[in-house]
Amino acid sequence: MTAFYTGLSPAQQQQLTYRGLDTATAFWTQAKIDLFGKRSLTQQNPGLPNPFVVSLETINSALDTPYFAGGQSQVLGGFGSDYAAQHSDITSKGILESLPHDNIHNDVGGFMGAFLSPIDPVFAVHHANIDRLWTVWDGMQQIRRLRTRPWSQGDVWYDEPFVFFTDSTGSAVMLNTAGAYSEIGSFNYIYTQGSPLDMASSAMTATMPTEGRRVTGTIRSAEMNFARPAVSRITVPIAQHVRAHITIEEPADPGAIRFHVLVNPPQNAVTIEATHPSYAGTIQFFGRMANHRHPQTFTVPLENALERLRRANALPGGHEVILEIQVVPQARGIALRAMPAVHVRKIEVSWF
Ligand SMILES: [Cu+2]
Repeated sequence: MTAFYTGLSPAQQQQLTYRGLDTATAFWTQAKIDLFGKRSLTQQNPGLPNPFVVSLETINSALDTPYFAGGQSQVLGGFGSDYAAQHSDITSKGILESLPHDNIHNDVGGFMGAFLSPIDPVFAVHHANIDRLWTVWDGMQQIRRLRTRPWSQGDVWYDEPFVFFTDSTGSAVMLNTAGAYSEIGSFNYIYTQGSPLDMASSAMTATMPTEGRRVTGTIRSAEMNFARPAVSRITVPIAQHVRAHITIEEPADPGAIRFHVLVNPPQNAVTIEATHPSYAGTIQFFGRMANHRHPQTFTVPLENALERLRRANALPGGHEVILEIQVVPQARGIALRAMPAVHVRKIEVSWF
C-alpha cells in the first residue's frame, strides 16, 4: 500500500489529501474500514428500503431542473451540484444526486456506500444509469432551448482533470478533463428506447422559466430526534415546481442515519411511510469530501407530495400555500440506544 501511495503523482496525492487521505496509512486505514463493510442489499434481501427515491416522479422532478449547476444567481439549484472550486468541495446537491444517486450507494451498502465504491460491480450499472439520465436531461434542455452546461465559470468545469483516469493497462489517459467528455458524441454509443425523452419531446414546451425564487424558513427544534423532527414553515405561491433545500450538519457517524422529508404531515404524527401523501423523500450522507464534518445541502422535490395532498383535498386553496417541512432522522442498521445529536442548519424552499 505504501508503494502504491508513494507511486501516485503529486496531483493524485493532492486529490486524496483534499479528502483527508493524506498519507498511505490514512488511505489504508480507510480502505480497511470499507473492506469490512457488508452489503445491506443481497440476493436474499434484494429490496430497497425506500424505492420512492428512484421512482419515475422523483426522476422527472430531477429532469425538470432548468440549470446545469445551482449557486450564485441560479437560486433554484442545478441538475447537478452547485458551483464549487473543485470536485471534492462540499456544495449543494441537486435532486438526482440527493435522492437516486446517494440512496442507492448507501442502501446497497458495503463498498457501494464507501470511498472505494467502484470496486463493487453494481457501481458500473448504477453510474451508467446516472449517465443515461444526464443524456436524457441534455436532450430535454435542447428542446427547452436552455443551456446544457455551466453558463458561468464554464472554463473551470471544462478544465477539471480526472487524475485517476487510466486505461485497461493502468496507464494514465491523457484526454482526462470533464470537458473532453461533456458530449455523448465522444463515446461510441447512444441511448435509444425507454427514456422519458421519447415522451418529453412531444409534451414539452419551450417555455421554462429563466428565474425563480428561493426563501429561507426559520427552524424549530434544529436539534432533532425521531420523535422531534426539525420543522420549518414557509409560505410559497402555488407553483409547478417546489423544492426544499435542506442543510444538515454531518453527524459523527453519517452512515448510521437517514433523514426522511415530509411536507404538511398530519398533526402530531410522525410518519415515515413512503406511501403517505406527505412523504417527499429520504436523504443520507454519502461521499468522502474535503472538510469532512461540514454541513451538506440536499435538494428534495416537494411538488409530487403537494400534488398528492391536493388530490386528497389536504391542501387549502388560494394563491399561496403554507408549507410545514419536517426532517425526521432515523437510525439505520443496528438500533442505536440514543440518536446521536444531529442538527439541521437551514431549510429553504425554491419554486418556479
Ligand atoms: Cu456514485
